[in-house]
Amino acid sequence: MTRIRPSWALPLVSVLIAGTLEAQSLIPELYPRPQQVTESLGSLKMTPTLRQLRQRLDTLTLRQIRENKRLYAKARLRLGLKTDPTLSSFRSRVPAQQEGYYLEVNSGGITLVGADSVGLYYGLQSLRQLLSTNRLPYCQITDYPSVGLRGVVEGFYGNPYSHSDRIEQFKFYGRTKLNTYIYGPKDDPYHRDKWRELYPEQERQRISELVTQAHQRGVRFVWAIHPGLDIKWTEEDREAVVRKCEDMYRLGVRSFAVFFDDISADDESAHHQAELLNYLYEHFERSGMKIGSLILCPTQYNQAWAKGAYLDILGTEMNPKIEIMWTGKTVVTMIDRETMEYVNARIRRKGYVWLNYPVTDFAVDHLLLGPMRGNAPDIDQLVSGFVSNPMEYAEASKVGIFSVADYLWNMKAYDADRAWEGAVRELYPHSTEAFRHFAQDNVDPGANGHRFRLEGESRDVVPVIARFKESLLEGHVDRIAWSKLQDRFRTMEEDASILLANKTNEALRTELRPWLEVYRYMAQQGELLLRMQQMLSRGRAEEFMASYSELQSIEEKQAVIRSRDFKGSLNAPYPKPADQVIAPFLAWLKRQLYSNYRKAYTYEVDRLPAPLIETGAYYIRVQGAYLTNTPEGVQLVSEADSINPQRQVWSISLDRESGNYTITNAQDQQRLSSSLQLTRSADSLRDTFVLHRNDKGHFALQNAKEALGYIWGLKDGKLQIIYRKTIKPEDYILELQPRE
Ligand code: 14T
Repeated sequence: MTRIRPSWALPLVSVLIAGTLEAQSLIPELYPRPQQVTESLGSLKMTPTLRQLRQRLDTLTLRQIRENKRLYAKARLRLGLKTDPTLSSFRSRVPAQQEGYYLEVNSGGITLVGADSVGLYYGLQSLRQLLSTNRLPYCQITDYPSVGLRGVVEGFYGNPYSHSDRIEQFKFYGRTKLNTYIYGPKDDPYHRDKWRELYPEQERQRISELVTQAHQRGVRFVWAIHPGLDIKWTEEDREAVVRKCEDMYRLGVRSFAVFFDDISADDESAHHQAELLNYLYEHFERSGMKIGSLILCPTQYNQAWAKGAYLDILGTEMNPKIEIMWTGKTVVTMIDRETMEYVNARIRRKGYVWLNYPVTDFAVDHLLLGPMRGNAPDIDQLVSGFVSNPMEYAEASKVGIFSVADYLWNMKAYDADRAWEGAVRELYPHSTEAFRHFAQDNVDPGANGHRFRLEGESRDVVPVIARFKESLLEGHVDRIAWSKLQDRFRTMEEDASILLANKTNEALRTELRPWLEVYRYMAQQGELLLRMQQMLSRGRAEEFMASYSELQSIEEKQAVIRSRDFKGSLNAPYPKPADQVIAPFLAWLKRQLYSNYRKAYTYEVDRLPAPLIETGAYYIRVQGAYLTNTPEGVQLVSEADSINPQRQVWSISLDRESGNYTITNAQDQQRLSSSLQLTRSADSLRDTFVLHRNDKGHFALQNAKEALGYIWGLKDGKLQIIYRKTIKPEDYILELQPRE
């Protein structure tokens, strides 16, 4: 009796055997999910030999496949390529696709036949996973990838990966069946700023070692150059590009990329870029250099930036063998079918996707550890390759990369939650549950310049928080919600401690340490705040204030923790874990408790943080001028308006739910909105603000909610909305003058 499990079906829980018996499937979840798995009745028992085989497979390189003949024989494993005469009876079962394989387990043992050597290697990766339980189930697996070129582009701004990070990445790519690594860290000087200079000898040796290590795991090493900042379209600069690539070729590099992203370029540049790439391609051919691929990252690399004939020029003028990269509808987004059809028509070839996930160089104080959702399941025929741009945290990025690998291997069967679960287990085979929790609390990048947000962070606690808030606002606290939250914070604290103590992956532990420390302090704050709420409701003002001191000391310890805080680091952000649901709840609870305390007690009340400003009517002044509601819109007017003073009076009030402010004009009751205009409709997404005060009593005004990060600034005496990651001293331009 056999059961065919089509790749796109849900994992089968049970299987009907001989029409009477029900048996559980013995096949574990395999990652990436194979194209076709047929399970048969029966299994081989785990023997010490099979266990030994599994261990051997755990760290196997391509070269070592041939070195374990005796172990294979003992384990009754027959393996080879489909061209192997001794395996000719299996030839018809091996998929024709590159990197495919056929794997069969039956009472006679294990047979594995690869379409090519990488296919054979990948078959062994599947076998390794089949060997993870106590029985090796009889089965037949026919497998091959949906997308031919799959992998990672180290293409972010920030601290480049270390040498050992990269070697670990290649091992991981081998395990997850990724076959491409593009080297393009923005902050490697020899990639971008000093692209004309050859690498120093020590760097060259490292690159040469990386190339070998990559190839040993079936990974193509693509070296990228970024000459766009200052390239002149001269023979001299053209030769500088050639010279650099030739040096890389000597180190073993066989695939190249030229990046022209994040510079300015017009149609004219498209001709030059195409010409340079064509020249490189022909030069390699003429010199008899064997090249894997040549890839261009264009300047207009996403649909929002596509204008003029730039892409068409590349499409018609550039050799069709040269690949062109594409990030989709915008810079940071998941990929849909429409955008691939759009770009493919224009570039006259299949686009090579550069997925800006899980990269965080635009939100350095966040980690992206959630499930990867939103890439179309039906673009396998529309892309020539697909690489993911990760975070500067090499180990932590493996959660996202693992998902990308699962997606690219078997696109139509991709299940984001299944992939995520597999990733969590791959990274933490031991503290799995603790990491699952932590990862679930680090999903959304927060407000950022790309307006790229991800839903679903801390999903489990959302309804509990809603119930708790509702009850507290009604003046009684829902006991069940209270204890569920107490449990949740205790679990958070335990999880952090477990992960901080887990030494199975030291590199990962180092990356996560500051995030886990902050996460643990947040948990402690949560527990303490819940107890403070209890004290308040029981009339214990002194205990409340004693706990407030404790809370302050936790806040202080938390506030100094930085990530990537090493010598020479390019970023050292203050980590913001659990920032979508849990951090806002803690902030809300503090505001609520302080305000309730103020209403009921005087004991040491002055120690509590005062609201930034009192709700009331104000003149808003910038460099002496008045913010005024004029018929031409909101403007700065130098004189006080004596005829219509209401036009310059603004009522500012604190929204206690969000902690943000609303600003309403006294003349027509319209609300100030984030785009510098007035609006009648209340839309808390657009018309609430965060106020910041400096020690001189001046204020900075920052848009709240979706436009967070945009602040109000001055340019040529006019108000402007400016994007700022952090507020600068010169942003404190407002004076709020209470109207008597
Ligand atoms: F080459 C591109 F496909 C690309 O995505 N380039 C950069 C990339 O290095 C970076 O990691 C990524 C995410 O921030 O976005 C591109 O860089 C940008 C894009 C912008 F829109 C940097 C600044 C921007 F304003």
